[in-house]
Amino acid sequence: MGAQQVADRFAELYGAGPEGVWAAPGRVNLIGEHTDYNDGFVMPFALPHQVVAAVSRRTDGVLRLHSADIGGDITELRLDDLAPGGDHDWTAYPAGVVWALREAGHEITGADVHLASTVPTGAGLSSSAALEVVIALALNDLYDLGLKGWRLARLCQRAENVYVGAPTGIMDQTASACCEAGHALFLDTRDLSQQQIPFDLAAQGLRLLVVDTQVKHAHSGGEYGKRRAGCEKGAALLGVDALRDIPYDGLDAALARLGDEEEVVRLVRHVVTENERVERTVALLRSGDPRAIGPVLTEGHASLRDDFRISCPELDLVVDTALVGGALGARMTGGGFGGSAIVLAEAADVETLTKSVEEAFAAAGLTAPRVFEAVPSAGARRLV
Ligand code: GAF
Repeated sequence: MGAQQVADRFAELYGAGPEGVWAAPGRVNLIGEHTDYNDGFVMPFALPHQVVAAVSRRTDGVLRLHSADIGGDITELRLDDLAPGGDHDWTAYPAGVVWALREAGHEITGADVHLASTVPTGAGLSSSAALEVVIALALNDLYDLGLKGWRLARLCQRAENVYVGAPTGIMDQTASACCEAGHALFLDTRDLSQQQIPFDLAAQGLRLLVVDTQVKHAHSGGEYGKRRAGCEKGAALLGVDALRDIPYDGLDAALARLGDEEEVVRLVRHVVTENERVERTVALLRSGDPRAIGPVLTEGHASLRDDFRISCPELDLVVDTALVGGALGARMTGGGFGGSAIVLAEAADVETLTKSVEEAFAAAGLTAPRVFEAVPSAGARRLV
């Protein structure tokens, strides 16, 4: 979606061109799943798929929103009426960001917004975080708020947690705001320190495929929150601030202390081993051995399926079919209960692997998956 096209449509809708045009990407998480709300490690990278927003300021306390993807009329909201809770449609994400900015003391007097997105929705690729971040960045620039990187991401997370009511962590917004092209972002969600890890698979003859199972998921539903509550219970029982504080070599002792709390044992084991998998992935990429991360990704899937219990038959089918077909590794990515899986493969195997996954879905009578190659792309930025 070109900046000019979005700006032209803005002019048609609002009668004058926008003050600027911004973009924020969706993301794929390479490894580090459900660790972010446990103060742990994550490693996402940005997709080329993005939300593009044309935006102008207003001075009358009104927010007007329009989406090329949803169509229909312009939604008009009064800033003073914005409040968390209630039934929400897509406008809750941009409205929530404006609410969060004002709640944090930033003076916003209104905006006109027109958006267009290429990030698949409900696919575990952070379409909502991209929407939040693009609005936050546009308002930051137009109102000169001085917010950058994780500070911007924190406000977007607050919009999602409090305004929309989804108890998600900080990974997706930080990925959209901070990722760099050709890199994966090694993020410590405790102190939000970041390292950009070079991640150019194509140069090594490798590809990372995203397979969108087309099974839609949502984080405001109960299962995500239940996992989060279970992790918090585990941390409380173990007397730590967050599960991040359980070291990998102290895992057995910690699990023994949890006794017959079977569900908490599984959740704790996933989080502690997943943090170790992120660190192992970073070390392998740094040592120039990207093929070796394949088995780490596959281990991560087993842990999400068996311990965290958030996979689904369609995600397992992608992973199993890809591995049988010779993929180096595969796992579900994102929040789970549907959405997408990733497959690490030799470039030469991509066509055969794609075909075998498509055939497996057809044989199981499932909706055809959407398969595309994920190229680590730029984070949020001003386009015009
Ligand atoms: C979703 C959430 F939004 C993230 O914060 C993260 O918890 C992820 O699920 C699981 O790793 O994308």
